[in-house]
Amino acid sequence: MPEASRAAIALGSNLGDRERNLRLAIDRMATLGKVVAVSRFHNTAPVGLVQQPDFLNGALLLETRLLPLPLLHGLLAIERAMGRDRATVPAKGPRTIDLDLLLYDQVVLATAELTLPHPAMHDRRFVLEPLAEIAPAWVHPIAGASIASLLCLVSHV
Ligand code: PH2
Ligand code: MG
Ligand code: MG
Repeated sequence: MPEASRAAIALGSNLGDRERNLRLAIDRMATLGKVVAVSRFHNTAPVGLVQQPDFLNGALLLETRLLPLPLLHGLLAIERAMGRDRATVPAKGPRTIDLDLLLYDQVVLATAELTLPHPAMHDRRFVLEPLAEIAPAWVHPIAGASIASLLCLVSHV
């Protein structure tokens, strides 16, 4: 049995009862490990594809014995179980739930299926703001800077 690792996960929802969707996803993530911190939920304007409803975004820390890829698969299974259908909805379009694996210990990894750290996390305010509430001192292994300092550098969006 490997030692427990620490993962940071971003949550987003902009369809249906957004708060209920985030809470349900958090409950389900307890099956993947131990949820040790949850941020507040932030109402955010959509970034990228702007013609869609506002998001509710949050972040959580999970202590888990799952390796990165099995953890990703667990997150995708929760998305599917909550009605997210990647076949019919555009990639950046509205979704009931989006669970993004941001950080896994200090692992750096780039495969077809999974890139760690999440390649866009450092320039997304809607990711860094909630994450900074629960893990301000976590050092991004590529940027070599803490989440709190990345938040100071990110643009206003
Ligand atoms: N997720 C996206 C694209 N744009 N904008 C906000 N505000 N919040 C998100 O979670 C978000 C987004 C793709 O995953
Ligand atoms: Mg996302
Ligand atoms: Mg996603």
